Amino acid sequence: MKRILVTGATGQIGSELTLALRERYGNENVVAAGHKRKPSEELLNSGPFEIIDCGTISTVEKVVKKYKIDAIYHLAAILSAVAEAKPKLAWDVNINGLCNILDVAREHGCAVFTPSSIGAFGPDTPKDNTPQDTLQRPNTMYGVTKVAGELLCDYYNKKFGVDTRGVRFPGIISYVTLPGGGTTDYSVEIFYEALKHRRYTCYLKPDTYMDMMYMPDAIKAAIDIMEADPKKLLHRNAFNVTAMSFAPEKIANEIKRYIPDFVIEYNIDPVRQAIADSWPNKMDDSAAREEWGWKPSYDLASMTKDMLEKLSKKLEIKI
Ligand code: AKB
Repeated sequence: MKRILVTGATGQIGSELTLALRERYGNENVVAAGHKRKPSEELLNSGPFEIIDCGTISTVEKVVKKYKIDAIYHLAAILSAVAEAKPKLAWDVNINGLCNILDVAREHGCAVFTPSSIGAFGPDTPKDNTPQDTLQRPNTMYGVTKVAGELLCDYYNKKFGVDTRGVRFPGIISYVTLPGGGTTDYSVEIFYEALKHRRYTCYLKPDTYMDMMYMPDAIKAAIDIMEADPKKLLHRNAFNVTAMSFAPEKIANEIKRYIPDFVIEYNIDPVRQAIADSWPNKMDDSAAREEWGWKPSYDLASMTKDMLEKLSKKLEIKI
């Protein structure tokens, strides 16, 4: 990877991944592309920024040609809760947008990273130690687009030789950019509310387990898989990766170690609860560990400590 394009660069993962890629490959070699969200000053000032609508292939192709791009991190996507409310939009963005990226990559010889998700699994998938290769019959529009996306990426690899790679991300926790419209968003919101109000009303039941990951590990996963030796990859789209599995009551208890008067309450949102109930409790990510050396650095305890430290500084609120 020498000249990289990041779509969805203003989003939760994109905003931090772009900066990490710039540090690694040089500011001028990493083009951030956004569409609707306003880019941060840091993103704008540290390297090239372009407006791309992935639904319009010419806007993608123009930027790929202009910067002689050879790798695309395609992060522009609609998350699970919004996808349930706007299924047609989710299909357009998550599938038609991906098709455009893959076609441009095929034409211009780019490698492509596409994040899949724990949402690519469904209610019939084994919930505990969810295997790498297993039943994938999701009952959400987000899941439908994620499974179709995995298959499309594998197809472009086998049929046209495009170097496609991906991971199934769990919920991603970070103190920099807020997630937008996911089912796992509570795991970020809870920190903001704990610091600001010592109280959080959770939209999921206390014992709803899901896989999660702290942002530094998510960035590491995205970079490491693209740098992995292709000869060692038996899988491509997409690898299970996880760092921790917890439920709302568990993270609340961890936060209470630092903020003893913190209170969690529950007001269940049936739509997001049904989505979460259809996802794994905890994935088995041994294929990623074996094929490209995946190993997370943060668990629930170390992530919570770091999140509270960094977020309290950012919000200027003393713990
Ligand atoms: C969501 O909740 O939709 C995402 C995901 C797990 O893919 N964070």
